[in-house]
Order: sequence, then C-alpha cells, then structure tokens
Amino acid sequence: MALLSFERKYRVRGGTLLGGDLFDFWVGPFYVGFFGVTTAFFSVLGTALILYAASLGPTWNPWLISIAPPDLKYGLNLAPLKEGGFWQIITCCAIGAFVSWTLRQVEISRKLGMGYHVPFAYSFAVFAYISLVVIRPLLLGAWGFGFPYGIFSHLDWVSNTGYQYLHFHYNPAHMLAVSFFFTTTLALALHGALILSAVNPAKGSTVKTPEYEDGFFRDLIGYSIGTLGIHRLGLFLALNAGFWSAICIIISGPFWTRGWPEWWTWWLNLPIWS
Ligand code: UQ2
Repeated sequence: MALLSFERKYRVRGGTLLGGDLFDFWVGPFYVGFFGVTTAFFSVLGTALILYAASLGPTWNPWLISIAPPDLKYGLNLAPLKEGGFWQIITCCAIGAFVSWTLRQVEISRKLGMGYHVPFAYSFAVFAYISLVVIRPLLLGAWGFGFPYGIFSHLDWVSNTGYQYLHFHYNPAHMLAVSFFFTTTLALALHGALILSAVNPAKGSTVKTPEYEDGFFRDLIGYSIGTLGIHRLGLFLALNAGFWSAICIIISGPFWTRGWPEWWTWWLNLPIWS
C-alpha cells in the first residue's frame, strides 16, 4: 500500500495519553497531540534561550559559543541568569522537550496498535543525557557538575572529567559501553551489507529471499541469528551501549573518587596470586 493511502487508513482517532480529542490532529504529515504541543513549546523556548544567552557571550563563532552551568558555589540552588541560570532553564527545556518527544512516540505507537519499542529505545538516550545534567550533579551536590552547552566546550568538559579519574578507559562500565558501541557498528555493518547484497543480485537474476541471507551466514560461521533475531540483537546492543555510558559517568565521582586504574587493585589483591 502506498504510504499516503496507508496514512489515510490508519490516521485514527484515540490512543492519546493526555488531552483526549483536544490535540488529536495532524499538521501535514505530523501527528500533534498534547505532547506535540509541549515538544514545540520547550524546543522553541529552549532554542530562543540558547540564542539569547549566546548573544550575551563573547562570540558568534559556532564552534566557540558556550553556555556554562553555574559555579560550584551555587550548589543545587538556582543561579542568576547570566551565571548559569540560563543553563538551568535551558536544561529544563531540553528535558521537557525530550520527555514530550518520548510520550508523543508512545501516543503514536498506541494509535497504530504497535509495541512501545521505539519510545523505550529513545528513552535510553534521554536517560544518558539526564545522567549527565541531573542525576550526577544531584549526587555530587552542585549543578556545576553538568556539562556546558557548546561544541568545543563540551569536548573540553569530557576530556577534563576523564583525566580527573586519570585514565577513564579503566572504568569497567566505560569498557562495557565502548564494547557495546563497537559491537553495534559490527552488527549494523553485517546487517546492512547482508540486506544490500540480497537485494542487489547478479545482473539478470531476481532479488534473493531471506533463506539466502540465512544461507550466507550458515556457510560462513555455521550459524544464522535470523531476520527477526538480528533486529533484537541490534536493539539489545545499542541500548546497552547507551545504558553503560550513563552508568560509567554516574559512578565516576558519586561512587568512585580516585583514579580508575586504582579500582583494579581488587584484582591484584585476589588471594590466588599469593
Ligand atoms: C543473520 C541474519 C540477518 C542479518 C545478519 C545475520 C538472516 C537479515 C547480520 C548474521 C549475524 C550473526 C550471526 C550474529 C552476529 C553477532 C554479533 C554479536 C555481531 O544471521 O539472519 O538477517 O542481518
């Protein structure tokens, strides 16, 4: 079925979490809903505040613009606008927009009678962001532990925060996260290549069926995970990458304050070595 006629068939009433029929309409191809309105509100307000805060700064060079969180001395209080207050309001807008976007995905899933896999997956990315700007700052007792909103400045924050723990690659949760990121790229490379190879057969022959896809990997390694399985694996790998990234930064500071290489002394201290 062509996409536009499919949309007409499935552009159904209901499935809303909030607002009933009030916001149950579309603008062009876009479903609105209560959370479409709140997404637009927080995105526009947050973007306007970023531009205004940037206009008060020293540069319009897009690489160098930076909106910093408050100084540590403000703890968990509200700071004056020009001393981190903008960062605090912008953070609220960002979280408002991300959560609204997630709930709009839920409403669309309900409308179409689908599972909640997309909002579930998206929520891991939102969790990773909230870990950096809310959960870890709360645990450490100051909003100033959040990262600055700027292209170079957030890179500097990542580097400085990493070196504060001497060698971040010794963080076991970071090890897991990196391994999952790499395995995700391996899985998508295998999957993308396999699908394209099946739909681009030798000149003159027809597109190959999934049995060929199974056949390729059975010939190669004696095992095929299957057409549904590869998507389950992909989701599992990608969600774990985001999840362990969030964990690796939450534990840095609140639960481990020394260098990460030192954490491994438990291994050197095992009685089996003596
Ligand atoms: C597969 C399969 C697909 C795939 C891929 C595989 C027909 C179209 C890529 C092969 C994947 C395997 C064997 C798992 C690899 C494991 C890791 C951790 C990367 O069998 O079924 O469907 O796209």
